[in-house]
Order: sequence, then C-alpha cells, then structure tokens
Amino acid sequence: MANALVDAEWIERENRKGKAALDEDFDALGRQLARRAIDIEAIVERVRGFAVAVPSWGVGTGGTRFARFPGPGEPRTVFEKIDDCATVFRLMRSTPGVSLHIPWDKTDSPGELRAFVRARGLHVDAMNSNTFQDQPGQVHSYKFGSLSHPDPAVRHQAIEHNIECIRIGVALGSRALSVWIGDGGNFPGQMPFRQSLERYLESLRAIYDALPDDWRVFVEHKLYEPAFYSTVNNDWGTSYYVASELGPKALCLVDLGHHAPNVNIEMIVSRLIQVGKLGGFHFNDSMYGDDDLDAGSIKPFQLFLVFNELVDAELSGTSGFAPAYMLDQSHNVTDPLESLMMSVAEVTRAYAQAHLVDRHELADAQQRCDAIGALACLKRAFHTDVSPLVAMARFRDGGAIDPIATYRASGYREQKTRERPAQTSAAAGIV
Ligand code: LRH
Ligand code: MN
Repeated sequence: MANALVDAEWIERENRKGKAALDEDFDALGRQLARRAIDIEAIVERVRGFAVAVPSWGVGTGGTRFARFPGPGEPRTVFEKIDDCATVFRLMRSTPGVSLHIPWDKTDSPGELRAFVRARGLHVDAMNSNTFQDQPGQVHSYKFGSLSHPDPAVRHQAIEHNIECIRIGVALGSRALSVWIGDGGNFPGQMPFRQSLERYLESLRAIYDALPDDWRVFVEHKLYEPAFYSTVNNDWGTSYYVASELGPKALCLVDLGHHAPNVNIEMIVSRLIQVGKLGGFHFNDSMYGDDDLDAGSIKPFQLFLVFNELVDAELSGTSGFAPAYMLDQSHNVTDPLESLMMSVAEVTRAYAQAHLVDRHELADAQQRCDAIGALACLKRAFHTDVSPLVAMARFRDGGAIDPIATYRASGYREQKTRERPAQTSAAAGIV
C-alpha cells in the first residue's frame, strides 16, 4: 500500500527490503577499506556531516529557450516547492538547506514561510537575486544589462533589488546573497569592457555595504549566455578581482557549467582555495554549454577531482574554508525530485571517494615525479564503489537506502498530480 507522505514510517518500511543487502555490502566494503588502512566508520561520520543545498527552482520542470514541457504535479507556489524540498530531505537527509530565488520565491509573509521551512526541518540557504529578467511593472529594463548598465538609474534599480533580497533573506534566516548577472554584449564594440567592469564593481560595492555583518556575498562568473560575444563577469579571474576589491565578505561561486569545454575546473577550485576566495558551488554537469544537467551524469571523474581539491583543503585545515555547496540544475525531461536525489547522491559519492585518496602516497608520488603512481592513487579512490557507505550514512540518519525506489513506490508524484492541477501555459525559458 503506497504512502504518498513519504514519511519516516514509509521510509523505514521500504528500507526493510534492502537492509540485509546493505549490511552485507557495507561489511565487504569495510573489509576492503580496512586492508587500505581506512576506517569505514570514520568516512561514514564525514559523510553524515556533509550537506548540499537544493535550489527551489530545481523542484519544477526546467526548459530551454525553445520550450518548457511542465511535468505532472508541478509546484505552483514557494510553499509547494518547500514541500517538495522537504520530501527530498526526508529521503536523502543531506539537504537541509534550500536556496531561494527572488522574485520567483517572493511571498508577502516571509514570517509564515520561515516557520513553514523550519517546521519541515529545513533552513533557507543562499538568496539568489534576479536582474536577468524584467518583472511586470518594472520601471527600467535589464535588456542591456543591470549592475553594469550605462544608465545609473538602471544600476540603481538593480542594486535596490539585491538589497531587497538581503532584507527578505534576513527575515527568512538566510546568511548569503548569490549574485549572477547576464550583463554583456552580443557584438564587438557594444559593451566597453573596462567601463562595464568598473560599473559592475561600483554597484556591487553598494550591495556589499548593505550586507549584515554575518552575511557573505557570492559573485558567480559565467563565460557566456545570455550574451554571446562578451560577458562582464566571464571567468574566475574577473570574479576573483571583484571579490578581492569588495572585501572579506565577498567570495567567488563556481558554477560547473559556466566554463568553456575542457577547462580544468578542479584547478580553478584549487586556485580559489589558495587565495582564500572560494565561496561556494553550483553543482551540475554539462556536455557543451551551461546545460544544467544532473551533477555527475556526464563527467563524474571531474566531479571527483573537484572534491579531491575540496577534501584536501578541508583535511589540511585550510583557514576560513567553508564553501557553500548547492545544486543548480534544470530538469527538463525527468521528475525533478528524482534528478535532485540522484545528483545529491553523486555529489556525496564524490565527497566520500575523495576521502579514500591516500594523500601521503599521492604527495610521495608527486615528489618523485611518478605520474602513473599519482594517477593510480586517485583512480583507486575513484574506482571504489562507495554506494554502501553513502547509503549507510543516509540510513543511520533516517533516510532511504534506495531513495528513488522508495519515492517511486510511495505514489508521491501521482498524489501531487491529483492535488496540483496541471499547468496549461508552458512559456519557453529555464523555469
Ligand atoms: C545562471 C545561473 C545562476 C542562476 C540561474 C538559475 O546560468 O547559473 O546561478 O541564477 O542559473
Ligand atoms: Mn548557477
């Protein structure tokens, strides 16, 4: 008998089907790791401490500029989005944070929303501003930019919007603002490179000055799109320059999809760690551009190599190292909750595998210029199937051994389809 609530009782009931197999696989992995002088229980505790925030815009069906094909039981309000995020949290246990986007998640009663979020064991992670779309009744258009627009009135409007996001965030208990702008040009000559960067920085300074003491602001670089010739904050170098100019509360956010193909993103991550400006991540995956596909679905080895840098920094006690981990994906053809759960599992897998790297052996191979020795050391960790370890961490926190099977068997989507009338209009666009 299905249980569309996906509550603890349902999860426990479904877990009974897989517990014996989990114990067997976990013990076998434990013996394998013990032969490598690795205590599986120590890694389980690390994994139980790991968290990645889910994007509120990730529980609905995403689209492209061509079309968006809404799925059944789409959430229509921020409250329904939070309900879906809570379902992912009950099954995965490592997603207590929800990242919100304004105005997509704007509500007249932030107090009510805060209580609604807390009642489900969640908290509001970073607030995302939006000056890449025009809202009904907006005075100035962002067609030609926002924080870097040549017209001070447009910049002022965009600054005010970001300050409003901070105000809403304070009311919701958030402590970070994430700023991505699409500002750029489509043709040579359209956007003055130096002046537009200067204007962008000047606008960010006004936003920075409005930050409460315990807040951080993340600046997110992106190579291109929606501008197709030049983008104001197009790479990590520009992001680092801006974050350094702003001050200690400003940090760089790395969206994995915001780089040219074949860029060594794990090296960018290590650079930002080294200069103390790594603020956080938008995890996803891509084949070509900013495809916003599910994390670990296309390049799982790259995701592992990124976490290899992060775990190395964490284990070596890098001061002030506290990156915000978030997903930022567009689920165009899957059940968004299944994509989120699969992606959380892949990110957690990479985090766990990075703990299996024998860092003394690696440093020794690097010192002896033993390229194959070094690669083999990383590959041994990457080729270790840590699924039983990650599932055991979930199980011990009251989550599902097999989240997607438990979710599918619950009839949750069917129930939401009955509760939430299908959306008729499906304008093109990411959400
Ligand atoms: C821009 C971006 C940004 C979000 C948006 C939904 O491509 O990555 O982080 O605001 O996607
Ligand atoms: Mn992003």
